[in-house]
Amino acid sequence: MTPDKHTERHVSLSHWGAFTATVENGRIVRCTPFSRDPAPSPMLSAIPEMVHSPLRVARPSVREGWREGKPRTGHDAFREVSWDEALDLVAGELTRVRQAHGPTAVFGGSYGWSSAGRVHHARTLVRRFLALGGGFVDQLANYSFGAAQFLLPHILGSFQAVTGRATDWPSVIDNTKLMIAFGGLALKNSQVGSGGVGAHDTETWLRRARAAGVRFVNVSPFKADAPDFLDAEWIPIRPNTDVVLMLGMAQVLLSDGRHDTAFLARYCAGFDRFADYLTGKSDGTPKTPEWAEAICGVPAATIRDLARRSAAMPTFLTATWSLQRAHHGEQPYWALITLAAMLGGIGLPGQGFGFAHGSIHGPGLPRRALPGPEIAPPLNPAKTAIPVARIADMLLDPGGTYAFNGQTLTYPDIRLVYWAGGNPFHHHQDLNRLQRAWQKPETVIVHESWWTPTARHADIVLPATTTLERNDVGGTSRDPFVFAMHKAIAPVGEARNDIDVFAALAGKLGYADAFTEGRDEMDWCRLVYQRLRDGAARQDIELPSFQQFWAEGVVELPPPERDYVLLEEFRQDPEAHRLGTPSGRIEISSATVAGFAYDDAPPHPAWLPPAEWLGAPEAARFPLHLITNQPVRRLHSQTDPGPVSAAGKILGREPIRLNPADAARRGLTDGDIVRVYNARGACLAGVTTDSGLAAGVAIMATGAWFDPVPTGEGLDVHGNPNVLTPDIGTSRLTQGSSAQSTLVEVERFVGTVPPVRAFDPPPLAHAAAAV
Ligand SMILES: Nc1nc2c(c(=O)[nH]1)N[C@H]1C(S)=C(S)[C@@H](COP(=O)(O)OP(=O)(O)OC[C@H]3O[C@@H](n4cnc5c(=O)[nH]c(N)nc54)[C@H](O)[C@@H]3O)O[C@H]1N2
Ligand SMILES: Nc1nc2c(c(=O)[nH]1)N[C@H]1C(S)=C(S)[C@@H](COP(=O)(O)OP(=O)(O)OC[C@H]3O[C@@H](n4cnc5c(=O)[nH]c(N)nc54)[C@H](O)[C@@H]3O)O[C@H]1N2
Ligand SMILES: [Mo]
Repeated sequence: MTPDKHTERHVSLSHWGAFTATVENGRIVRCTPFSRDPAPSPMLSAIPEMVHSPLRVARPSVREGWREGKPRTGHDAFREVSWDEALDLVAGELTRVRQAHGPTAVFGGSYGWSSAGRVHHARTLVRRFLALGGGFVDQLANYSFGAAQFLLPHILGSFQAVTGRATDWPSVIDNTKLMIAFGGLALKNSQVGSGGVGAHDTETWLRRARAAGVRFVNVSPFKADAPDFLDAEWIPIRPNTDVVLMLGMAQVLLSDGRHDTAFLARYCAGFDRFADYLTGKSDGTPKTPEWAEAICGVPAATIRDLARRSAAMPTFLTATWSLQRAHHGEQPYWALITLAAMLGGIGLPGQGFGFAHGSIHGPGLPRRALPGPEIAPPLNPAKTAIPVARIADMLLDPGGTYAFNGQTLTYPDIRLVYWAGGNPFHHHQDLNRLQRAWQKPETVIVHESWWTPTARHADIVLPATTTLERNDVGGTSRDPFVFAMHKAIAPVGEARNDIDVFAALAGKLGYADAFTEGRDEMDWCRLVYQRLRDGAARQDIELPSFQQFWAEGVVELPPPERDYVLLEEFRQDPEAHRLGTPSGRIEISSATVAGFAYDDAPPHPAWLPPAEWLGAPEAARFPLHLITNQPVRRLHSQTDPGPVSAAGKILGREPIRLNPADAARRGLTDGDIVRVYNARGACLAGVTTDSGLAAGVAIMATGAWFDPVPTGEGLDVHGNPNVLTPDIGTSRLTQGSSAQSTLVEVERFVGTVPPVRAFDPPPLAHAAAAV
């Protein structure tokens, strides 16, 4: 009994759901899901422990050995300093580097998901701060769908089809008979939405589709990529060979004469050249189902049958983003669009193609076409940016040239790295290489709430508040709910809001007014909401006043008047709604891409073997294809130290899923600790066997905090699979991440299993001034 217990409740929002935080005596004790959410994410229950975690960065901290140029190891000690000293150091470093080397010596792309809430969105703020301060080197596109973002404009005239605007579920339910899901429709992925989730509705829609009689096909090495209630037909496929299956289906349609010649003639350009590839006229190899079977492992009879069934009934094709996060990841996307064009249903209700129905919350959910409460950062005067996943290449090769989407570009010479709201030592590939590249800058500045691997690789770490320590407005263009995010507790330790840190720095650097525009936190909240309200008013939708919204905590946009169908207008009138491609049509072959003359990106969809896959020579040494998918129990690396993630680990290590035959061949059983390795590095993991995983394939989720052994042998003891993934671009056309093209071998770990140290804060010296 605590008679003087003081309890409060506050509405808030996370990327994995909206909730009410219960606060007792200044501590978050519970997060109760939003009452309108039919399937809240269990991840909500990690929040209280994370907010009050001993891993919170308590005070500004400076790495020991930074001034002496000692390498950043991830195991360095830090000295806590006062905010005054820290802000002077940061402002001094920015001034020094800009004066000596110009704005392109400052890297501020700061890729990462940050937290929900638009006013305090850390990545937006760091880019705003650096843009207004003279400029910086930015990052283009994202890890999620970087290949598609630069490919689709050549085919469809824009990349809108991959950002989450996809044919709505009601259109599928009412019209589709067969839905082929490349990469599946895993519900684990729709737990999460960038910027927040109101109601987790994907399961409801999928159940309705099943009840309406839609037949589902899950094309994936992993059976669990389709929820059981879908009764999906499982077609296990060799990873990275989906394009081959699609080409085999296309060849069947063509040789049967079942392709829609009228659609191809009216709406598409360049089919003939592709047809010559299918028949083998251009390269001597007909892309028959037998040819496809030998590569992708799917029986020729299954491929024929799938092609014929698709042509016989209204069929919808969808692909997850994971398919294009692979070497030559452009090809399955281009082939999927081509296959849908041959079937002729593009632009019709419940037919055609779409992306990401199985990747994230949002795609397929009916939502008014109204922007969310987002605010974009101002233009970057330095006008320099690299494709997001080329960061290590940039740091290792200043002045070096690279090809990208028809251009030849030069890597800048980076002296200072500034990051807020991202975790490159989670998200980037080949982390041992990133660690080498990371020694290049003179100074690394990171704002973080926790001692993440990236914070531990920084020179100056500034402690950031979490969403519960500030007021904000949260919502996205993919969800009908917009939330007031009420400050629930005082900042933990000496944490400050990122926006206040940048305002103070802008003050020291002489541009406080430009940064703040004279607004305080609540003024920004009002502005963000007002923009949403103005946008709604333009569609004759009246949203409540800010006061009412803030008091009620949530506002719901009315549903759309009709189902969204991708490319519907183009189908209805291809002249009035010409696509932004040179031909104005869907480009099945592209003269623009042909003009680039890249051997890794041909002018039409084609099978180009990835550098690593089960058919590569490397498979003799490293015979398992490792898929690093999104974690069920966390968002990337976020909340990995918390209880929900911990409950999924095996002796504290990330699980590796293996087919039982692959495990048995290596003498492994469930619960064993193994060393997963290839030529780039190694990590420990705990074995879990699964007959719903294709033989020759291993799966490890991303997100275990990087925990390299200090002796520098490239071993991570915790199970971060990015020590294994290759750091190569998808192609010269798009330069995306190729994370899904990784071969490994697995062996029992012998000896004493080293402890996980990633969840111990670094050694901290307390400076007297900080107290
Ligand atoms: N092998 C492999 N690697 C992958 C992928 C894969 O499929 N396979 N997927 C890739 C993809 S799609 C993505 S999107 C990336 C994700 O990579 P990231 O977005 O970098 O991962 P997060 O763990 O979400 O990192 C966000 C960080 O921001 C911090 N943060 C949160 N809120 C705040 C705040 O308010 N202020 C500050 N200063 N910091 C805050 C969090 O503590 C966390 O450390 O990973 C990529 N990496
Ligand atoms: N719970 C949770 N959900 C998330 C996230 C998270 O961190 N946690 N992150 C979010 C983010 S940032 C993003 S970008 C999206 C990513 O969305 P996706 O890229 O779609 O997600 P993944 O989990 O990487 O992949 C989905 C499935 O594709 C299958 N797959 C992998 N390679 C292949 C292949 O070559 N062929 C076929 N046919 N299938 C393959 C894998 O079995 C995997 O389970 O997820 C979002 N959703
Ligand atoms: Mo992503």
